[in-house]
Amino acid sequence: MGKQKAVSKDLTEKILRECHEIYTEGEDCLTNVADLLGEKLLAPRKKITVMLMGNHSAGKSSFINWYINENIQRTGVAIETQGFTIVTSGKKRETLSGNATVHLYPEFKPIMKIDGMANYIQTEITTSKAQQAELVHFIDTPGLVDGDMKYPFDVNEAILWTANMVDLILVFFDPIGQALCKRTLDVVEALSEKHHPKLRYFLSKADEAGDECDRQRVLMQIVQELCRRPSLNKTCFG
Ligand SMILES: Nc1nc2c(ncn2[C@@H]2O[C@H](COP(=O)(O)OP(=O)(O)OP(=O)(O)O)[C@@H](O)[C@H]2O)c(=O)[nH]1
Ligand SMILES: [Mg+2]
Repeated sequence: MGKQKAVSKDLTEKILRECHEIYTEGEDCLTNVADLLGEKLLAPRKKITVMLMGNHSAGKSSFINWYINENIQRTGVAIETQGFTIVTSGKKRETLSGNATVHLYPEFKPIMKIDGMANYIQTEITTSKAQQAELVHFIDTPGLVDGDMKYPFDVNEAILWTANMVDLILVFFDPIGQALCKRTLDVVEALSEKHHPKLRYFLSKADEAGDECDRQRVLMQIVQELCRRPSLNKTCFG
């Protein structure tokens, strides 16, 4: 790592740590003050939490593997990711089950109440230091599809709940038809009502979207489809 990058990483870590301390350290920390006022405040984590969501096979898991430079998440054309996986970096490579995950992240306990979820949440700990991976939690989610496909738990509810816990939500649309998946659009619409500032949209697999002209057209189609939803039209593209 270059000297400048190392300094910027140290600074980012310091800022995140100090923000956390304002909430948690000392008697007059913000969470104690909130308690006195009868409010519950969640201290910000020392890492940025990023949830990835979108169509099946849009490249969500591949993006995480690319970012951390390690093949931690299964990828492939078949439906690969069935549950929620928190990918984080730590001292040793480890896979944690659902119970161990909520032990490590007690704030995620309520998600276990979603029927069928307990066996479909886990944590993958990587030792990666690529691209400041130590400062990020990724949450990989199951690919969204329409039709008769049965999920082992209510995936829409799980994504909507998790959105409350994250700092950023990356929505992956892949160009091969699925960008218009109704379930994805439904979830994005619901998310944008409450979490609009956290949402970022990506056209994934852009290399498969033909030439520049095809890419422009597919982007236009996705934007048009999103704009058909009144709340998205109002908040994102108005
Ligand atoms: N051409 C191309 N293929 C990609 C890209 N990103 C991922 N893929 C391929 O697309 C397929 C699906 O990738 P995944 O990362 O498993 O997609 P996913 O969104 O996690 O899929 P689910 O977990 O099933 O929802 C794999 O065969 C990847 O190798 C990309 O940028 N370009
Ligand atoms: Mg996946």
